[in-house]
Amino acid sequence: MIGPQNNSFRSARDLSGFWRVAFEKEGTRPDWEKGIAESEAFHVAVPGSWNEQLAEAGYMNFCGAGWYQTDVFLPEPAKGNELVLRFGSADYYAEAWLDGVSVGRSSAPMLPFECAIPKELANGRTARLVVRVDAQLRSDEATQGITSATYAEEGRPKDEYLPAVRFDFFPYGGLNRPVLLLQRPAGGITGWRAVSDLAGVTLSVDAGCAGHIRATLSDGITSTEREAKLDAGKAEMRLDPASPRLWSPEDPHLYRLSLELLSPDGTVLDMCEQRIGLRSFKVEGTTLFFNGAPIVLKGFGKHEESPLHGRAVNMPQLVKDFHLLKWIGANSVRTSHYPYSEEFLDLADEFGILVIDEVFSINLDFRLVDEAVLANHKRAVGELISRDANRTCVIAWSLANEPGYLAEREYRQSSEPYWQNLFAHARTLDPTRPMCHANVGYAGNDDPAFAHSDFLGINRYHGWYTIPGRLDAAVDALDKDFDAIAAQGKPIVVLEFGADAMAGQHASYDQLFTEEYQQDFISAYWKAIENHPSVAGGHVWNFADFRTAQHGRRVVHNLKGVFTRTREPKMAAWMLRRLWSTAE
Ligand code: BDP
Repeated sequence: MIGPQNNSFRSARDLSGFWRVAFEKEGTRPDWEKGIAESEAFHVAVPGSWNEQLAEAGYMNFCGAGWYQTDVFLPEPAKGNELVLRFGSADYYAEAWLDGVSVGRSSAPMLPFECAIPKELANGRTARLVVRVDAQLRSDEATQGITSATYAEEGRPKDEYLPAVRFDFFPYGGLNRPVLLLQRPAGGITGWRAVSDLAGVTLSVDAGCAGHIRATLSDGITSTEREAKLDAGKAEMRLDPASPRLWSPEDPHLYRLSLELLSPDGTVLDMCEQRIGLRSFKVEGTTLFFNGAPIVLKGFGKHEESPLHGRAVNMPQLVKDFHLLKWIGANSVRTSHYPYSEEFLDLADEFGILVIDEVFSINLDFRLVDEAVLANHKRAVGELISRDANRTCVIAWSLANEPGYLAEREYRQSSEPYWQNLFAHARTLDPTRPMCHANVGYAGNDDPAFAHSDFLGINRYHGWYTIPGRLDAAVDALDKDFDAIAAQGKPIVVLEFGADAMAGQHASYDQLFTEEYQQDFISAYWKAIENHPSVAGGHVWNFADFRTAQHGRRVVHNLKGVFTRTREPKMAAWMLRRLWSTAE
């Protein structure tokens, strides 16, 4: 999928602003396709989750459907052009109408979708845009939906969260990423795949017409140009700059890749561009290699969320977070547990942060997995790869987080064909990047998904949920896990380890929830990570404190952040900076 472009052939108009929203009452389905009921509507910022914005009106925990509305001027497109609405995401499902006419629906949750605007509506006037956003996940999704009754039905009433979720973060609803009005040539450039290595870029471009593709790779100092004829809508070429300058966390040098579509007589019909770096990432034996040299991944699992905005893109916070990642000396992040915004990836490319890009699939319960779940999981993987495959920062795909979390027998008995099918599908879509998943201890050190992974991602909480408060015993248990998993002969990356700490809580002895315990926990784990020959990195859980759904075991937030939710460092953050940072 092509990201937003602005040039003489394409434009992207941001429809951010104050929209109106009205909410569906349970069991009803209003006919608001032409316009919502003004008497029931609230002002709402887009992008923005409705929850905290409208908490006082009673919608903090609302996980039903909200109907959004705004008025959009639809210019008459230039000859040969089309108008398209592009939603960065709608959490979790959406359908859109213009003046009462349905123009399209979302596909995989938390990923962009486009709605082509019919010609008769794009005639130089203002139309009413209505979007129904449904925050209730379906039970056959790659992250399975759940209701409050399900916990008791599954025999685990103590796990009940409000709102009901299968995961440990708040299920914010709404239009959480920008909504854009695109104008672009119909049948122009329809997509491309740019695979970079240490010498240059291998490029394959698709277009909806005959002609040529001219590609230029430039960085203001050098410029390399190639042209190739479109053959059945595809052109392939290789761009090798004379003295390639690599992209890395230390020097995130980006080139500008510009594509032009030329008609057979040489007229330029369309243009697109992206930023791209030259780099390589490979798994060999039990080592990860970045640009040909062994690398230890140092970083975090994060979340996309902040006070008031909820899950919505928060640009100042993004800038702050990337500066904090550099400040602490991290080189990588996993997009736990869903695809992050394109704005996040823009900055990861610019700052040189390596990204393990995770699909939205959390705690898959294999008692309930069927063909529909697998089909939706494959679709989600496909759309993630389609959006992010051209990103320099993305070094690997994570296809799931903690499947088999409930230790259900079915996971170990019958999940093997599922992983075989899912990983094979992902590899046909991207044969170039390593793949993994994040294993939970309950799924075993011989998790069936490991056989299909290139490196073995594990989440471990010895010293917290088990063996609480006893770090020596916890690290022994961790080492035993390492030894057992290392038998598979692949690199291990600890994708989660961490302890909650209430900022300002202290003790002179090992006490859960203190800043000292969090610091000692992370530093003991890090020592074990560094010392084991098969372990190639660690991601602390979590970068910052984050809001969860309500449960007795959470004090509003999961407090495993090394930064508070408002980004003040805890003691663990200073410790990690000393450990990881090469800065003075
Ligand atoms: C892991 C999950 C993560 C949780 C974390 C925790 O992958 O989403 O937030 O545990 O409990 O199991 O803090």
